[in-house]
Amino acid sequence: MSTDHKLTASHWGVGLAVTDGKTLTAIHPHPDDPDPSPINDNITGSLNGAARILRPAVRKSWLERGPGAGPVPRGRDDFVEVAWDEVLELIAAEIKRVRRDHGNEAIYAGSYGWSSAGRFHHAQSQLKRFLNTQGGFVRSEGNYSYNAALGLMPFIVGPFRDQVAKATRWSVIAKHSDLVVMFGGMAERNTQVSDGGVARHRMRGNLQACAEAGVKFVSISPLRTDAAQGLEAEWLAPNPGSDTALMLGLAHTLLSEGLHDEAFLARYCVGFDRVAAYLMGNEDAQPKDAHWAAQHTGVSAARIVGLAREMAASRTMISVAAGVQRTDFGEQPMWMAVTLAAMLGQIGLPGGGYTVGYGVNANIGNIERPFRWAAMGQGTNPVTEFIPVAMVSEMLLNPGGSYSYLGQTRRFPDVKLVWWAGGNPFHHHQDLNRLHAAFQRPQTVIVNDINWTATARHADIVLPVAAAQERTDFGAGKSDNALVPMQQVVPPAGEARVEYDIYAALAALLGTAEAFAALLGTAEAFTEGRSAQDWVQKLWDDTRAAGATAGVALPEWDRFIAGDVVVVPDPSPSQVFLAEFRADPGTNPLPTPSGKIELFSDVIAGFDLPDCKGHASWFPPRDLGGAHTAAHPLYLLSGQPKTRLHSQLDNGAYSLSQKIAGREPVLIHPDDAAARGIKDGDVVELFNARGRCLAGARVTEDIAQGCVFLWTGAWYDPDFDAPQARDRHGNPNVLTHDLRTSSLTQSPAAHSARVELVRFTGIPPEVQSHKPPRFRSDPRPDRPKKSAQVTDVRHTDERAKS
Ligand SMILES: Nc1nc2c(c(=O)[nH]1)N[C@H]1C(S)=C(S)[C@@H](COP(=O)(O)OP(=O)(O)OC[C@H]3O[C@@H](n4cnc5c(=O)[nH]c(N)nc54)[C@H](O)[C@@H]3O)O[C@H]1N2
Ligand SMILES: Nc1nc2c(c(=O)[nH]1)N[C@H]1C(S)=C(S)[C@@H](COP(=O)(O)OP(=O)(O)OC[C@H]3O[C@@H](n4cnc5c(=O)[nH]c(N)nc54)[C@H](O)[C@@H]3O)O[C@H]1N2
Ligand SMILES: [Mo]
Repeated sequence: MSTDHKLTASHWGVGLAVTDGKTLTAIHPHPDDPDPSPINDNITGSLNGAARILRPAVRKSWLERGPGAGPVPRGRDDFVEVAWDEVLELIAAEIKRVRRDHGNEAIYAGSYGWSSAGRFHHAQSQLKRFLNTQGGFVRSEGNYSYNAALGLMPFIVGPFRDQVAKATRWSVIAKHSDLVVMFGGMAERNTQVSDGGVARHRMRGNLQACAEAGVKFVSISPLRTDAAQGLEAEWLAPNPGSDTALMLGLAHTLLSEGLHDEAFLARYCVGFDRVAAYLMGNEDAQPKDAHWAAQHTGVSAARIVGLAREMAASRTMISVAAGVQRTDFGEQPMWMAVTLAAMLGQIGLPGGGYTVGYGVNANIGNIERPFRWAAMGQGTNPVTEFIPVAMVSEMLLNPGGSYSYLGQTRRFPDVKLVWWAGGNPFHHHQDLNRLHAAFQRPQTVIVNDINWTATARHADIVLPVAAAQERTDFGAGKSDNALVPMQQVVPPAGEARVEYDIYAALAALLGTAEAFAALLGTAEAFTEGRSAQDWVQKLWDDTRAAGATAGVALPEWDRFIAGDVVVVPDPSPSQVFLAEFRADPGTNPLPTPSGKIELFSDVIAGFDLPDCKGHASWFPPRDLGGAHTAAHPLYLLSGQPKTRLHSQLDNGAYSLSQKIAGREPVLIHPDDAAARGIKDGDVVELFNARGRCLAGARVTEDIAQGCVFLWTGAWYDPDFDAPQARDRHGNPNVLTHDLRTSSLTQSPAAHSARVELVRFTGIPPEVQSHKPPRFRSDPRPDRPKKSAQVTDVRHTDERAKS
């Protein structure tokens, strides 16, 4: 490693940052990474790009009239740039007002999102710690990734995060498995990424080892490329959302042919009798046999029967991608995967059983950390109110309304102030037209970001923040075995500030909330008297101490920050999921009510929900009913993009390289394209009853006929003068529904949507979302008038100055 580079860490890996002395010019891969991610190539262009937020800005109507949506809706209004001192005064006054008039239960800072790597400068932790010292806020529970698994698994096996951390290792699969059946495939593109970072990408190598060992793979997904090419996987493409029916058909075959493991079911599980009754049709006079499954899935009955026999005759790993549970009734395919694995009787054996989450990130099944990295404490939130994370529109549109969650009936708070830092709901949430309406409801919205995302454009107060390359920190993935020194590479762009310093300044303006002063001590509750640099070093010292306890020696800060990546030992390289439980279920019971795997859950049955019964059951996807099907015949899939992390740095080089006529590509099968007169490279329009967007057609046999696939994360670009505020850029969430998986877990169900698609015949409108919004001079009478029209040139000039 050459010394004129500085290391930088991202969720997608380590990079060597190069500058021209002032500006970032390139990020090179780290030589020790066997399979580095090209997502690094987005950083330079985006951080230097025209969409960078350079100064604090306030929405014009809000500045003129005070809190409230005002005459011009959020998302359409212009902005006025203001000085830091002024914007901090505005925020401090607004916090005081909302707290006084409505209480802290009126502040929502669930603030979901991935933000950036770095143990200290983690956007959500900073915001939450600050608001906790101000009397608290309404938080969110769960995530958009695997929320149905998070909610369901504790009832039937145990906490989901423990399952992921203890997933059977790929080295074990290579050695012991004969067959890996992958529901939702195992997209190698998704294993570029891991939460908090990944120093070495091991997935490709580990899959290659499996292929060389002769492990057979079956990929069950609408997208051929969800199985890596080298695996030579068999490709089955059932109708999206029909995995539960397919698994039921497999299970029925096992049961009717006596291939199920009765001893395993008796010793380690409860409730198989109820499942068996359902499989045989004793309850509803409908046996869930292979012929029934074929009707619902489109996979032939012969193949279903054959696959069931192969699974029973082999050491079989059942893998379920998180995307499969991001569907209508997404709890069911997971419960059914556990049921199927239990019937095969291989749970706890090397290379057998089930895993939900392989392929969801770089590290699952590949590596773990031997001890916990230190983090800055968030303190205690005096407000106990929360919402399930994907109910944000529902909460804003329906204050006081009731809903069901994990068997409880709850009520939405009446939120007046929303603060988002490190996430992009106008990327991640479903049904963006509905979210746009919901975002008109609060009195004030504050957003911190690097770039002018659609979320920032829907805010009243926008704070420009430093990016990871513009601050000092250390990187360490939540499930990685490496620690990465992150020296500041370049100064923050424009007037952007490190978030910690923003909250420290606000804390000084506000003092600690009077009511909590006694509880929290001094007005230094937020900073504890430390600078950002002091905190980073403290967290490193704490991490070092934790390492010492675990027998791992780490260098002192000065040596670490000037050096290379530090790799620590893998705690369990030949881990087998649930091996201890299998060895002795009496001594090592599962943390479920029975201590066993609950194929029937009395607790869930007792909730008496219409959309989640006491055992895994088939519910057809919602959009399949009624008039919708004829008008919108194509299934829309919207998985994670290969060329970026979600919506981050969408205006960077690698992300731009896959766009078609500046728009996000939508994959369409040649037969579906021909039927609509569409050629590869055409601009197309996707639509349904919820919304519409433009995209670029990519005609390919990689996508199953009857399905289209539009990557997530193109910056939402609504044209409010077009029908349904048509998005010009290709964001699938204008088309997805906001109904969630079920009333058990209230999880996002983005993969279940139906659309129609036509060739766009007009002159395609230019994409606007990679440019900044329109700025105005200050409308208030006592303010000096500046020239206001902003062009890209301003940003270039700005960069030259900094
Ligand atoms: N249709 C559909 N929708 C989906 C999905 C899907 O499969 N289909 N997948 C879902 C999933 S699994 C997820 S996890 C979500 C992801 O949704 P998000 O996590 O919200 O997506 P990101 O684009 O990562 O948003 C992070 C934002 O933080 C900003 N940022 C980065 N660093 C910092 C920082 O240091 N400070 C601040 N203040 N901001 C920072 C970035 O610029 C970006 O705007 O999307 C979900 N949405
Ligand atoms: N490059 C890159 N990698 C990422 C991310 C990123 O943004 N970019 N995001 C990261 C995050 S936050 C997460 S949560 C993970 C997500 O990881 P996953 O949840 O595994 O990823 P998805 O892309 O949503 O879905 C995987 C595949 O499931 C298939 N699928 C969808 N619906 C169905 C269905 O009903 N049945 C079947 N059988 N298959 C279906 C789709 O073809 C899709 O390609 O990825 C992580 N990795
Ligand atoms: Mo995710």
